[in-house]
Amino acid sequence: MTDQNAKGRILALCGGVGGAKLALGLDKIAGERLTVAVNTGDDFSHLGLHIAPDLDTVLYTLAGLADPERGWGRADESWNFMAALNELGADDWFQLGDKDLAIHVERTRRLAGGETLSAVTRDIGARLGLSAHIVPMSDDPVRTQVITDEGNLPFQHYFVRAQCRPRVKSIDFEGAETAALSEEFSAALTDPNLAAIVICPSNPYLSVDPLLSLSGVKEGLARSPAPVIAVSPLIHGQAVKGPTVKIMAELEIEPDALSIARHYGGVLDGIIVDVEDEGSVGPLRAMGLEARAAATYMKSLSDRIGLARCVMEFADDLNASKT
Ligand code: FO1
Repeated sequence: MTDQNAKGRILALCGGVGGAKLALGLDKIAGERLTVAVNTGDDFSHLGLHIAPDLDTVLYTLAGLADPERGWGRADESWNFMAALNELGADDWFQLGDKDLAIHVERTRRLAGGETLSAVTRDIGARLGLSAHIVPMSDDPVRTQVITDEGNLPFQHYFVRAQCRPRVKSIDFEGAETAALSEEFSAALTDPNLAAIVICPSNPYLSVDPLLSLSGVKEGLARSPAPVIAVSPLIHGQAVKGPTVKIMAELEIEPDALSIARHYGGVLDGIIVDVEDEGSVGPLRAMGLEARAAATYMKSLSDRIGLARCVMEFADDLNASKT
C-alpha cells in the first residue's frame, strides 16, 4: 500500500449483515481512520423502543458481539423477555433478545432526553471499545417503505413480519428529501484526506439506496477526489443472505454484477466482483468502469480482512492512476 492509503481515511456506506462483514475487515486495517455511514431507513419504533437494526448490526459486529449465525442481535443471547411478552399476548413477531434489549432501552431513553442518534451511537461505540466511527446516515427520520402487491409496508413489516414474501413493486424512502446528513457523514464525505469510499456488499435496493437517496450524497460521491468502489453483493447470481435476488427478479433486473454497476450508475469509479464472476470484469470495463475480481464470500475474519485489503489495493491503484 502507498503512504496515501496507509494514512488516508476510509468512508464506508453500509447496511446490515453483509455490509458489516466488510466493515469489520476495513476496521481491522484502518481502525480510527474508518467512518462507517449506516442505513437508518430500517429503523422503527416498536413496543415504544427506537430500534436501529443496521446501526446495531455494525456496532455488534465490530465489537465482536454479533451472533455469527443470525447476523443480527447478540451472541449468547437469551429470550426471557420475548417469552414473557408472549405470555401477555403482546406483539412478538420482532425478536428482541434479553441482552440486545439494553441498547434499545438506552437509545430510546437518550433520544427522548433530546440527544441525537449520532451522539448516542458515538457513545455506545466508545463504550463497546470501537475506534472506527459508526455514524447514522442522518439524525432525521428516514423510513423505508416497500410498495408491494400486498400494499405499502413499513420496512420491518415487509422484511421480518412478512418475511419478504410480498412482491416488491417499488421502494420509497420517506423523509429522505428533507433529511439532513449527519454531521459526521457529511464531514467524511467532504474530507480531502479520503483514500477511498467503499459501498459495502449490502442490498443495493433496500440498504444502500436509502443512503444514496439523501440529498447531497450522490453529488458528494461524484465530487470526492477519492475513488468510489462498490463490492457486488452477488456471487454467481446469488446473494449470500437476504432478498436481493428475489427483489431484482420482481423488478425485472438481471441478477448480475453488470446490473449492480448500472444501478449505482455514475457514482462508481470501480467495482469488485467475486472470483466466480471474473467473466463480468471485461463487460464492466467496457461500460467504462474499473473492475477486478476478488474473493467476496466472507466466512472467516481473515476473509473479511482479505477483501478489505483488496478494496484498499484497488483504491490505491485508482489513486495512483489519477496522479
Ligand atoms: N430479523 C429477523 O429476521 N427477525 C427478527 O425477529 C429480527 C429482530 C431484530 C432485532 C433487533 C435487530 O437489531 C435486528 C433484528 N432483525 C431481525 C434483523 C433486522 O431487522 C434486519 O436484518 C435488518 O433490518 C436488515 O438489514
